[in-house]
Amino acid sequence: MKDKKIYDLIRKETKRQREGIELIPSENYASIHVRNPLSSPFVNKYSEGYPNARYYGGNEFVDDVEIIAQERAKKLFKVPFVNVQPYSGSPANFAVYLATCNPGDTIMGLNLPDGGHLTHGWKVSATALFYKSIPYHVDKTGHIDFDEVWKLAKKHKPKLMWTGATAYVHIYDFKRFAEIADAVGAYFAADIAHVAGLIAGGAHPSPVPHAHIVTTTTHKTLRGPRGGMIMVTNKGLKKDPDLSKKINKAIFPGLQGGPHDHQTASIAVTLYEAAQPSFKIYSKKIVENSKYLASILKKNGVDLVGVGSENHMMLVDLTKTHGIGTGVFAEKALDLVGLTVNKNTIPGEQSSPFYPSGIRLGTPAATTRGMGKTEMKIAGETIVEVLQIILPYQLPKEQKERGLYIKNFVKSMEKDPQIKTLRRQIKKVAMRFPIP
Ligand code: DSN
Repeated sequence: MKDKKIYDLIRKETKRQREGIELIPSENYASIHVRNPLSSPFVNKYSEGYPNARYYGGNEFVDDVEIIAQERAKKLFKVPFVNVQPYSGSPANFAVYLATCNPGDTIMGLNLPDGGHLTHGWKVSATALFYKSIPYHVDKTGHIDFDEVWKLAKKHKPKLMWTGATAYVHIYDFKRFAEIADAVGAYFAADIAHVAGLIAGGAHPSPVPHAHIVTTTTHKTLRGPRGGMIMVTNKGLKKDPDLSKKINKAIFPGLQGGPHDHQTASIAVTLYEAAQPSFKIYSKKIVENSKYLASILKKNGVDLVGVGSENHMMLVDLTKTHGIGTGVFAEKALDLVGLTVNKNTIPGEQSSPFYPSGIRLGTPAATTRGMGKTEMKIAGETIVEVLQIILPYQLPKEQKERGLYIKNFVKSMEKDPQIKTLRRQIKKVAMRFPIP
């Protein structure tokens, strides 16, 4: 029996994805081979436990799938241990806390408005409710402020230190971070969710020689299904020979129940794809496209955080050009022309994460579709035009006035002839590049 309502929504979402250019840097298009296992009979199975040590029967093929996923991850990232069961990035990270800290212990991560992940100790996350979070920041150039990291680490002696971010445009200096973590005896966890695909393809340095633990999601630059992994490095096993056992115990039974075996099978295919020579070319192109798009924006007077882009993403700071809290106008207007981005906080944010002063954009998904310099130029120049159109709009100071003001803004953008023309142009470009 077909559920017409949901089927229709799937059709609409497919159309949306096909007719626009996806520029949210944490999104991507998984291949058909990655998507197939998600609707395979593995979706029907329970398999709490680990390969050859399950709490359910009938797991002989699930065991093989999980072992293959583990072996592929170990080989690709050059680590001695991996857990492929985390449902996604947040449980993966929370398991690291369970494995390395006691409730109340001090942890350090990058402040969320500076680009940090929620689960690195942001104040409303469980990671800040159960652990004492000391955030560090970026400096005026948008780089991690290592002087501050040193100072805070010496003062607070954290048990766990995170590096990695959700909105950081520079290469991570894992070595420098490790020096600090080692000096204060902290576990050093590198969250490579955003750059995992770049690392797998050789377009970004790996944290493996420096960190004790590496976590990642599997659905961003790695181009897999939604999922997560936790890796322990040789350095991690040297610090704590039981670390891998502790990680396994933290995931199951500590935090999760039965693994999503269909997801594990899909992750295995993802890792197979990421090990192919073509993935090296893909990851290099993501960075090339990102640097080029950043250069187009900069050339046209758009204010970018830091150098622009050294990886797959860039952050537009609208504070000086448009005003505080105007990210929402840029996101909504760009949506209407078919360029999907997300409003985002910028370093030194003077507004809030819900009404931030920037937008974040990146190139992993567009690059998967085969887009290159020509399309990045069109996307960049369209962004510049849209940013001109939204110049008159300012976020109302009064919280209660904002909803209606934004609703009226969207209505007026929907009628705007220039927005309509740009929409047609973007659709024409997008339709030349099929989605997998
Ligand atoms: N929500 C994720 C992102 O978009 O970057 C954080 O991992």
